[in-house]
Order: sequence, then C-alpha cells, then structure tokens
Amino acid sequence: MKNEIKDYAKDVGVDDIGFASVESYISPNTPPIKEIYPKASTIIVLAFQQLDNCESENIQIASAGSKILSDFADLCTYKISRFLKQKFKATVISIPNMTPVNRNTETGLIFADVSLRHAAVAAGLGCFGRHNLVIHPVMGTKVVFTAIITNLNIKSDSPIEEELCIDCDICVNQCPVNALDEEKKTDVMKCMFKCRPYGFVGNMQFWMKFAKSSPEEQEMMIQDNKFRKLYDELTLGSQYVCFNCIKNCPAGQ
Ligand code: B12
Ligand code: SF4
Ligand code: SF4
Repeated sequence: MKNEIKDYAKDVGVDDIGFASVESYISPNTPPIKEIYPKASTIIVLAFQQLDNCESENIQIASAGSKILSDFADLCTYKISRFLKQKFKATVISIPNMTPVNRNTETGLIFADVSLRHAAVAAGLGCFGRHNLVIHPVMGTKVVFTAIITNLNIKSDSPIEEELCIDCDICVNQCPVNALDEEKKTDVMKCMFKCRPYGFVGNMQFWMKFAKSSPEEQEMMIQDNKFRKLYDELTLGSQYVCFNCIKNCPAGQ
C-alpha cells in the first residue's frame, strides 16, 4: 500500500513523501492530531520543490512563485486524498499549504492547527535549520509541505538523524529585520510585517487609517499602489515580498 501511494504521489507531481504515526507528531504549540481527527492513525506529508522566483528582486515575480506552488500543492493533496479514499476506502483530511490560520487577538500572532514543519520532521522529510524552517536533504530549504491525515495504518519513515544546517548564518545575517537573531525562535511579528506587508495586519491598518481620513485623503489612498497590493493579496492570496532566509541557504543542495 505504501509503495502504491508513493508511486501515485510521484505521478501527480509530488517531489517527496513521508509517513509518520500521529503519535510521533510532536509540536508543542499545536494540538495533538487525534484532537483534530480522532480516527487518525497516520499523517502523510508531501514535499514540493520551490522554483527560483524567490531569487528575483522583482517582488511581483518573486511572490508569484509562492502562489503557483501553493495552488499546485493543494491540488495534488486533494488528488492523493481522493486516491486514498477510492483505492483503500480510507478516511482522509487534507491539510493545506497555507491557509486558513487562526489569529490570537491578544498577541496578534497567526498560527495553524497543524504545524507542517513538525509533521515533515516526524515523517523523515528533513530537519530544522537555524532559520527555523525545515531543510530537505536534496531540495534544501526551497521546499514547501502539505499533509493528509488518514485512518490508514502505514509504517512510519525514520526521522533524519543527519544535521543538514551547516551553521553558516547566511539566513541570520541576511534577514532585513533581524527576526532570526534568537536561536530556535523566529520573531514572528518582525517577519510578518516584512515578508507579508499587505496581509491581514497591513489590510487592517489601511482601513483604520482610511476611516479616519478626509474624503480627499481617502481618494489618494485608493489610487495609491499600496491599495493595488492589498487588492492582490485579497484576490490572489498571500503576497510574500521577502525570501532572504531561504534564497541563499546552501544546505542540502
Ligand atoms: C503562520 C505562518 C507564517 C507566519 C508566522 C510563522 C510562525 N508562526 O512560526 C509568518 C508570516 C511570519 C511566516 C513566515 C514564513 N513562512 Co510560514 N507558515 C505559517 C504557517 C501557515 C503556520 C505556522 C504555524 O503556525 N506553525 C505552528 C506554530 C505553532 O509553530 P511553532 O511551534 O511556533 O514552531 C516554531 C518553534 O517551535 C521552533 N522550533 C520547534 N522545534 C524546533 C526545533 C529546532 C531544532 C529549531 C531550530 C526550532 C524549533 O521553530 C518553529 C518555527 O518557528 C505554516 C504552514 C503550516 N500549516 O505549518 C507556514 C510555513 C511554516 N511557512 C513557510 C515559509 C516558507 C515561510 C517564509 C519563508 C515565507 C516566505 N517568504 O515564503 C517565512 C519564513 C520565516 C522563518 N524563517 O521562520 C513554510 C516552511 C517550509 C519549510 N521548508 O520549512 C510553511 C511550512 C508553509 C508550507 N506549506 O510549506 N509563516
Ligand atoms: S522571510 Fe524575510 S523577514 Fe522573515 S525571517 Fe526570512 S529573511 Fe527575515
Ligand atoms: S543559511 Fe546557513 S545557517 Fe541558515 S539554515 Fe541555511 S545552512 Fe543553516
């Protein structure tokens, strides 16, 4: 069964796949998988290689790389979930590449219900690097994940023992807002404002300012390029503009 799933996943375009028992998913800040889905037995994690859009200084082009990958990854996840259902009569729950997420109104932080980085580590697809992202042994840092939670009982893959981060500190030094200065902790607020300025908080700030502005100022705000970017984020999905911690990471390649 495991080989059939792997072959199908590779055929639809997944670059790597790992399996972990739900008990081996350990993520201190998210609930146990069984709380999300009591029938769950295995979490299947899918890895997808990023293109090199993020190396472009043109932010529209760089951002478009995330969008095309996110759409493709979610589509593959659905196809594989459906395959598991039809072929093995499995029950399946898909975990998307990015959204939806929750927002803690006290801290302002956003977080997901399933941490795909911890899932990827449990499924033997990589290990954490100094940038707090998961490094894949072949694809390096330029990799994203999705997952499928299922009631199928499938043998887990072994976690990677090898240390893939070479401690060069390129990610730390190239972060424009010093969000990686403290080890094992991304300063999420600093990162979020820098890498996704037109996201939820940027949007909220725009409209709060808009509400307090005169009609003339409001007209200028709507004609500004910033409004166009906010519109893109709302209509197209996440618009990332900083990739410094991933684009020059030499690990795993
Ligand atoms: C919300 C979110 C963000 C938010 C907030 C991040 C956050 N909360 O950590 C913001 C907007 C800031 C963000 C930024 C980025 N994100 Co983001 N993000 C997410 C999302 C949707 C949820 C993350 C989450 O809530 N996790 C759960 C929380 C509770 O995790 P946590 O417990 O805080 O875990 C941290 C610590 O515990 C610590 N940690 C725990 N154990 C260990 C062990 C070791 C050894 C170390 C060193 C650290 C460590 O590291 C963890 C990460 O900070 C995930 C997708 C998903 N569903 O997982 C993508 C995701 C994590 N993001 C991703 C990416 C690529 C990015 C960016 C590069 C954006 C970009 N430009 O493309 C930056 C990188 C920032 C960085 N270097 O940390 C990828 C990471 C892929 C990978 N190879 O690891 C993910 C998995 C999306 C995906 N589908 O692949 N992100
Ligand atoms: S995405 Fe940019 S701002 Fe966020 S941690 Fe990486 S380098 Fe820093
Ligand atoms: S840039 Fe260097 S220090 Fe940062 S994660 Fe990659 S290998 Fe590790």
